[in-house]
Amino acid sequence: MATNLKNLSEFDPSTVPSSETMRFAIVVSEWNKEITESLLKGAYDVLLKSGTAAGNILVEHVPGSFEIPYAAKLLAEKMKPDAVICLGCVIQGETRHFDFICQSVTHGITELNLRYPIPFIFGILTTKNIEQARERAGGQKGNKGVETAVVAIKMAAMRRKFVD
Ligand code: DLZ
Repeated sequence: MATNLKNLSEFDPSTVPSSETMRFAIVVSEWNKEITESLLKGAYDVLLKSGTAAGNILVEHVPGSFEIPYAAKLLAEKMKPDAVICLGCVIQGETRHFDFICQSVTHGITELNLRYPIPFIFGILTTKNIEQARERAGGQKGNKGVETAVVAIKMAAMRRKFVD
């Protein structure tokens, strides 16, 4: 599978626009906190390294991934950032909860992208177990948080090119 070959932290900094004048909101789920805090650190560090001022990054925590679309919408409306980064981790359990949460958050974030003129970035890990999540939150497969920040900056730059 293609994803097995990709390290989520690999990117060429020369292809990432400066984010000096950009503002970002990050919504982070508290469920599976060990993982989501690591995603947050990955994303936050990339934004800072790309020139975003710390004062221009708003971080809001929500109880679980299901709550992410609501909070993302709220922040988009109140803060009007250049992009909203959504970070969560849903781990497969013994019930169908996993499927419902994954479907809901994926659908919710897609809807937001189509409804608002700013990008909402999908940084939700959906894994079979905690080990797979650790591999993608600073482990051997990199850090999905890093990837989401790079995507957020690129999409925000694209939006400025066409919308602002
Ligand atoms: C209930 C639940 C379960 C079983 N698993 C997860 C999970 O793996 N990852 C996650 O982010 N949230 C989980 N939740 C919580 C839901 O997202 C949500 O917070 C509750 O259903 C309350 O709306």
